[in-house]
Amino acid sequence: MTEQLGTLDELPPSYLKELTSLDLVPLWPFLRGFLPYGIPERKTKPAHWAYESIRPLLLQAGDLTPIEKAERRVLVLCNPGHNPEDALVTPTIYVGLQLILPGETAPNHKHTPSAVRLVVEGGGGFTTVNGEKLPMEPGDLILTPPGLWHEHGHEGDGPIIWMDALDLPLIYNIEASYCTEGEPQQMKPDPDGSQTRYRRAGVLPYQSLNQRDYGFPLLRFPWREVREALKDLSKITPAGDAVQLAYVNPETGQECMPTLGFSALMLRPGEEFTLPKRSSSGVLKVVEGRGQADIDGATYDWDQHDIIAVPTHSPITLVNRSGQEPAYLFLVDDAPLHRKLGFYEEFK
Ligand code: GTQ
Repeated sequence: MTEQLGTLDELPPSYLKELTSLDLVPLWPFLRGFLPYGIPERKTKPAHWAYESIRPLLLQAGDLTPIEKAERRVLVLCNPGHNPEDALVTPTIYVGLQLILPGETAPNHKHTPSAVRLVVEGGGGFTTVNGEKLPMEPGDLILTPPGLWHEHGHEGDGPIIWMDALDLPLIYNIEASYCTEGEPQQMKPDPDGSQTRYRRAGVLPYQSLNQRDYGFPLLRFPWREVREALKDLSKITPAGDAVQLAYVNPETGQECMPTLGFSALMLRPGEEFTLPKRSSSGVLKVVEGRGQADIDGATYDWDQHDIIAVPTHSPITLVNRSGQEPAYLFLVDDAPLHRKLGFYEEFK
């Protein structure tokens, strides 16, 4: 290891002043801060948000702020290790809870950040992405990839609430985040791809053999089907191993968004398991059940729809509190980004 690095106050003030006047700094006093040994510096804290405490405030926002004055009526989860105005749950991931009331629409736009919605409660909501109308039922995952037009509507009764996850902090910090407004979309009459072209895993429209769709062919992953698939997978998964399914692009088998990864986890009754420490950060959203989480030494009790921040390099231990019912969690992480950058790691 390098011996103790030189500090700023070891340098003559006149020298520092001259550097400053030329917009220069010496690296060595800051080097270890940028490149710490063994583990990155992490401002992000493990954190937990109880849905029960957010829900009434989100409904109150429905009374206080008409949709026309909000564009998107969202309460943003702010990691306590960062400034609230940075609006991030992890260094790359933004999470908000969005409310739409019956008859409201959130207008059409497109932007450079990638976004997904995980439906929390309510029926009759939909997102239209490039003309494809995607129904939103509880637990469904809806993708709005970078650069695709999207708008939200609500044809049901009662409020609809979903969790938005975006790679906004990443895209904002590389100074690439912007949005374009659009006219309302023309909706195609056909049901969405999850009900037609990509009806089940293992079979594709025949033409895909000649021409793959390398874009974003499947934009909606119905929870009903993912839940069934988890139950079937659990039958052959050894006790103590994670029952976990990755959401993928059906044409390529690869992750379905550029920077964000999605998976669903099932905890059998009474089950406890540990997911290895990984280089990526993430956010857990409880879909069903109650239990406990240990994130890098911080312990939380979680209930349905709660949200938990997982910093980089954090092991996750999850326990299902129920001895009778399975619990289901959804995980969004930035592992695809880490893989593309060539440094994704899982630590045993
Ligand atoms: O629904 O398009 O939470 O553009 C933040 C930015 C939701 C959306 C957010 C957005 C949206």
